[in-house]
Amino acid sequence: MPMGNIAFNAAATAGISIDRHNGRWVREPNIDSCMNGLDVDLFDEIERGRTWREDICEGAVVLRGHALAIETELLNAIEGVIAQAPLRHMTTPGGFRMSVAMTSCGRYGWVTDRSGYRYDTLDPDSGKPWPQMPGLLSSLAREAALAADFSGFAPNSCLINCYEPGARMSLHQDKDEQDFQQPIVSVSLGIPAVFQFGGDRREDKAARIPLQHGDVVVWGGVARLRYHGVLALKPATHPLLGARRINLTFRKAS
Ligand code: MD3
Ligand code: FE
Repeated sequence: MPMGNIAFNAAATAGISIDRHNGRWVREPNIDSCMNGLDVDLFDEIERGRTWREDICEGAVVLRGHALAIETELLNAIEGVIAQAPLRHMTTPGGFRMSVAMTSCGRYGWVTDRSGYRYDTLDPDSGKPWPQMPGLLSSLAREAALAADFSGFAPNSCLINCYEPGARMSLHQDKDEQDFQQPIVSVSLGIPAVFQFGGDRREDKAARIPLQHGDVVVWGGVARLRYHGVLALKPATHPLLGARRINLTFRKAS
C-alpha cells in the first residue's frame, strides 16, 4: 500500500514511534510523555504537511494535495467504473476525434457526437445506464466543495478524462449544466498538466496553473463560466498511473 509506506516513512523520519489504531496513525500512548495521553492524529499531521490551499480568484480555490490521502482507494474506484464503461475517444460535433479519452459515472454522463454535446443517462456505447458514482468519489467532491464554502454539493455526474502525453483540451466553457450556481469540483491524478484559466471571453488572456497528482480544484461563483483548457501534456510517468493523467470533474448536471 503506497499510502502506508509514505505515512510510515514520514513518521520514521520524524523519529516518532507509531502504531496503527482505528485505521489511522497515532502516537503510541505509552511513549507519549508530553501529550498527557491525548491521541495526536499523526496521519492528519503528515497529510497537512503536504496539503495547502491556493486561491486563484473569487470562486476558484486549489486544494493542493487534497486527494493524496485516498489515492489508492480513488484509483480502485475509478478502475471499477472504467471496467463497466470503458474510456473512449468521442467525436465533436465538428467531426474531430478528441485526444482525451472519456467515460462517466453517476446518473448523467457527458457525451459528444456529430449531433452535439449533452448529458445523457445512457452510455451510448453500451446502451446501458452509466455506472453508479462510488460513494468515495461523491464524498470527496462534497467535502472539497464545502472546504471552498459551497455547502450541500450533490454531484450527479462525474466525467473521467484520461490524457496521454500530447493530449490536450482547447479553451471552452462548461455550460451544458442547468444550474450555474452549482460549483464544479475537479481532481487531478497522475502525470502533471498545465491548466489554462481564462476570462469570460475566449480572447481573454489565460493564466497557466500547474496541476499535479492529488490536487483538487473547486470552481464556482463568478469563476463558473470562465473559459478554460489544458495544454498538451508533456511526456512523463507517474508511479501509480504510468504515462497518464486522469481528471475527474464532478457536476450537478440537472
Ligand atoms: C473552470 N476538464 O472536463 S478540470 C472538462 O483537466 C475540463 O480535464 C479539464 O475542463 C481537465 O470540462 C479541466 C478543471 C475545470 C473544470 C471545470 C471548470 C475548471 C473549470 C468550469 C469552470 C471554470
Ligand atoms: Fe471544462
